Amino acid sequence: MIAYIGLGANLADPVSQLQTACAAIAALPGVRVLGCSPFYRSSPLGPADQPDYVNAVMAVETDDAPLDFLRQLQAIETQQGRVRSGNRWGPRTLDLDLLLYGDQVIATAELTVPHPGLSQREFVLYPLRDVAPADLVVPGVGRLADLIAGCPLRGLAALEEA
Ligand code: A4P
Ligand code: MG
Repeated sequence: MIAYIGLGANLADPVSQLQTACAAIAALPGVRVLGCSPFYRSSPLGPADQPDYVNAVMAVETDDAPLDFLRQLQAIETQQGRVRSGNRWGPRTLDLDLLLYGDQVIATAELTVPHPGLSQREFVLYPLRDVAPADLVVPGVGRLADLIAGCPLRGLAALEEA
């Protein structure tokens, strides 16, 4: 199954957090990396009194069932020092979101796919476009191209060093 992962960080050298996470994802059993977007700098969504984020999206092929795959991603977050403060949308060393899993629609207590924020978030949509087919449809939501057309950049910019 082809899955898309959103990567985000805004603490403790976010660029190297994302680089380390990309390598850890590539090393997961049964995972083949299809592509990784450039790294982007983005303004924080949620509380404004936190550093800018660095965001990217990876496309992978995985043998795992969706929930197993999410748990693997959460283990990588934990390895990289993520502390779940309970502070929603607060700063973090690493956030890995399962954006899409094939064309599946999943709504359970632990996992919602497509990721609920996906369709309004510039720091997800633009890097997703870098790694997805041009005609990608977000199941139950609509065409990626249409979502992007309705989503301002809010200062999103690719990083030089990525
Ligand atoms: N969960 C359900 N569906 C999913 C999914 N598709 N992918 C559950 C990942 N997790 C999913 O997540 C809370 C619970 O969501 C998990 O236990 C999982 O079972 P979390 O990572 O512990 O908490 P969180 O990330 O703080 O909360 P939330 O609401 O998922 O936040 P988001 O949507 O991840 O947003 N601003 C910028 N510029 N860039 C960012 O990357 N990120 C956030 C966090 C806020 N502001 C941002 C950014
Ligand atoms: Mg999250």
